[in-house]
Amino acid sequence: MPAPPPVTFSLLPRPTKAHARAGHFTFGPDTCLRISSGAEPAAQLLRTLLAPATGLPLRSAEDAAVVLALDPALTGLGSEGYGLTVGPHSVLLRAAQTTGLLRGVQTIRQLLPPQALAASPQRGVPWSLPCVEITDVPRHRWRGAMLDVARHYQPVSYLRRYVDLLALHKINFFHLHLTDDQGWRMPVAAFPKLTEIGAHRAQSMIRAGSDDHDGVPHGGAYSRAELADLVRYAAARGITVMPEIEMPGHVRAALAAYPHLGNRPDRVLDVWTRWGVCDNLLGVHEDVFDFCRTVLEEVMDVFPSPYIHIGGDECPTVEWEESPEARARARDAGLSGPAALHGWFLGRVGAFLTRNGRRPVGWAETGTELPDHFTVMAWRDPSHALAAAERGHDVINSHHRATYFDYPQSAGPQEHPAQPGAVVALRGVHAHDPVPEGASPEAAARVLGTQAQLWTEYAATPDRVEYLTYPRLSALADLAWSGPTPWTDFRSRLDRHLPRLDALEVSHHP
Ligand code: TNX
Repeated sequence: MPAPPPVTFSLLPRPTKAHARAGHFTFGPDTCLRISSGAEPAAQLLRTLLAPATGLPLRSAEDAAVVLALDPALTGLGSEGYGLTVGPHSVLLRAAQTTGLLRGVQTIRQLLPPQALAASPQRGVPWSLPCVEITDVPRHRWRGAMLDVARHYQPVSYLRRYVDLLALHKINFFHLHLTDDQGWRMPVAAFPKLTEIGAHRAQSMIRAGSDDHDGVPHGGAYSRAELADLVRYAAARGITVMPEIEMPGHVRAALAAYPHLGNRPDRVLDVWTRWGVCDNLLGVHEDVFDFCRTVLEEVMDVFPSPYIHIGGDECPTVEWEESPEARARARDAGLSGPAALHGWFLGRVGAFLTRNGRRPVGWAETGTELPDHFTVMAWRDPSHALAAAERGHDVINSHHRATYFDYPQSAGPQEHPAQPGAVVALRGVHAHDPVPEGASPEAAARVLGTQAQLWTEYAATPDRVEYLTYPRLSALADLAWSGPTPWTDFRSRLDRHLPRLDALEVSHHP
């Protein structure tokens, strides 16, 4: 029988360079850490991650065998890269920036036996890792995962677990889709009804395109303190939480709370109970812009993310076309017609974010319709990612046929009801190069990376969320960090990664 591949080749994502060496290093109760200035967060994370299964105290000591060192001179490692040397008697983790050390901690964790990831004490396991020399730098700056908590609310305790799983995969952006037609989950002090009314719907649709509803009320909202705490929790794992507040469409829950923000203030709407694209939009009067600024001020207070997502997707403009006020507004602004209010609206709100030192992000329908200063999430077609990059936008390639994890993973009868649409199979996710075909070097440089989307119309529980997310997110994370790898290489590493997900009790797809 051929010898099994060295354990380093079970790393996921795959490191840029890894050379296996002979021997092992074994952690024991007396193993200590030497922590250079600035490396404390990495030491903290290593202890937090290893404590439940191993009980290792990992005390600090000057003459320790395990060294965590921050060295700003290692500029070639960038902000997230790291170097890891494991010898029989020492472990040296080095990075130019703290985030790089946090990535390296996840690698140390993956080099240990999978039982190291368990939530409860594991006895009789030698906490050994193979000797190895690793240099690891991500290919892409944006390796994201979006969770839609508007269609189905998840408690913040679950969001922390979700973040932990992202961190294991070296994902660096957690995109939190906080508002939509079916629910508003972020409290805003000046507009309390957003959550008092907007966070609750009477029931939910069972199948798209049918009129069947479940009759079960659904609701939930976060407190400001919970969200601030989530931001800290994610930051300790090297993850930025990017909030999304949808506008000018996907706002039915906000309109149910504050009808005067719509195009027909006299009309009382419910928080939407259907799935699909809703016709209701924000109005274009000044009250609306005051509202958007007030909401975003609070959002910026809670979320330090340099990027703030303001939606922009699926915006049928019928209501604006039917509204004399909106038509007049378009005329006064010198626009070609009410449809052009979409770009005008996002441009105004985007400029407000820019003035506040943040970068607006939007969903692109074509790739070229968002205002100049937007970072573009191109979801409909890879050609849109290319068009946006060529127009000078920073782009996150989020092609739905490869990154929408709400679609089923196979056509098999064992799949639970999922978003109606094409199958998004693991292999297709793995084959999705974020850099679109035909991109010039300049355009390719504007592709920040890629991101997984989990829209939750059909994923109400953490179990469903995890089944749809894993292992497809493992493939996306691998691709975003390492670039394309042969399918067989990915598959063999995934086979050795699944026991880690099992140790973490992730209810992944078989
Ligand atoms: C489109 S893509 C949407 C979401 C849905 C999703 C379902 C995008 C920006 N909007 O509102 O949940 O399709 O796959």
